[in-house]
Amino acid sequence: MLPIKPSSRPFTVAYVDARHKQELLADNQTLALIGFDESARGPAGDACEFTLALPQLEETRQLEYWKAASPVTHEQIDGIHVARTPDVLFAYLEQPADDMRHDARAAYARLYRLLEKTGYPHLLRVWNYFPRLLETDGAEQRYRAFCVGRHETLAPLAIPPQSLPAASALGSFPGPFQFYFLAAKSPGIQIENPRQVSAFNYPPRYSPRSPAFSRALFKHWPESEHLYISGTASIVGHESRHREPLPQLEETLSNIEALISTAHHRHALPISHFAQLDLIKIYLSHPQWLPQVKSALQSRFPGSKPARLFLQGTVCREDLLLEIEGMYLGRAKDSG
Ligand code: 3EB
Repeated sequence: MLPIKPSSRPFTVAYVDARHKQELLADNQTLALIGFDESARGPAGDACEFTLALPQLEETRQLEYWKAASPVTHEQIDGIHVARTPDVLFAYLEQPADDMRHDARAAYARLYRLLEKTGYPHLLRVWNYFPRLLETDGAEQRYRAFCVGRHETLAPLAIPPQSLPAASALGSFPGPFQFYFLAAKSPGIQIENPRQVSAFNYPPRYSPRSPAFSRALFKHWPESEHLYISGTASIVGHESRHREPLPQLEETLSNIEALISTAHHRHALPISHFAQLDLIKIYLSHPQWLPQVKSALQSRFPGSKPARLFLQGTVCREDLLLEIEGMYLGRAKDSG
C-alpha cells in the first residue's frame, strides 16, 4: 500500500518506494514523480516525471510522489512540462547551466511567462538545482551569479518581497539547471524567521543581489492547510554558525522550529513542532556526514515522522554542511 490518504486536497506529497513507479505513472491523479540519482533525466513524455542529479544517500530507492485529489492535465507549454488541476499548477523546466546569471534570468522569465499564460499567478514554492554551485566562472561564483540573474527577472516585474516563494537552491551533479515549482490561483502567506535576517535583506557580501525567497510559505487551501519550508541551514542573523555537522543540525532544527512556531502563533497553523511535519529532505554537501546526521535525527525524532530523504547536494556557502527543507500537508488532528 502507498502511504497516501486519498482525500488529501488539493494534493499531497509522499516518499514512496521506487518500485511503484509504473503504477503511479499510470494514475491520472499523479501530479509529479521525482527521482534522485547521479545524473539528471528530464521527462520522457508529457508527464512531470524526471530525475534530479542529486544522489540519494540511502539504500532504498525512493521517489517523491505528488498526488492530486482530482484528475491531472499534462501538457508542454514553451518547452515547460506542466501538470495541473483547477487549483494548482506544477511545472518542470530545464535550462543550460553554463552562464548562471543568464540561465537563471532566462529560467525565471520562462516561469513568470508560464504563470501569466496559464492563469496561476501565485508562485508558492520553487526548487533550483544546478552543478558546480560554489565554483567561479569568469568574475562571479555561480550561486551568486544565479542570485543576480534571478533578481534581474524579478526586478522589472516589481515582485514585492512578501510575494516571494519558499525555495531551495542546491548544487547538483553535472547536468542542466533543473527547476521545478508550484503555483496557485490564490496567494499564500509569507513566514519569515525571527532568528534570521530575511534572505531578501541579506547584506551584499553573500551576493551582489540578495537571494529572492521567503523562509516559508503558509498556504490556506479550502480544505487543508499546508506549510512549505524553504531550504534552511545553520544561519543565525545572516551569519553561518558552527563548523561541525551536529551543531549545524541543531541550529537548523531550531530555525525550523522558529518558523513553525511563528506560523502557529501568528496564523493559526495547526502544528507547532518539527516532529509534526510530514516530510523533510536533508541535503548534505559531503556524503561522509550521513551516519552522524542520520543517527542524530533518529534519536531526536524516533517516530516515523517526519518522513526523511537524504540527498547529496551542495549548500550555497562553503562553511555550511547541511540544509533541510520540509512540508506540512494538513491533517493536524492525527499528527499528535
Ligand atoms: C540560506 O538560508 C541558505 O537562493 O533560493 C536556501 C534556500 C538558500 C533557497 C535560494 C538559498 C536559497 O541562505 C541558502
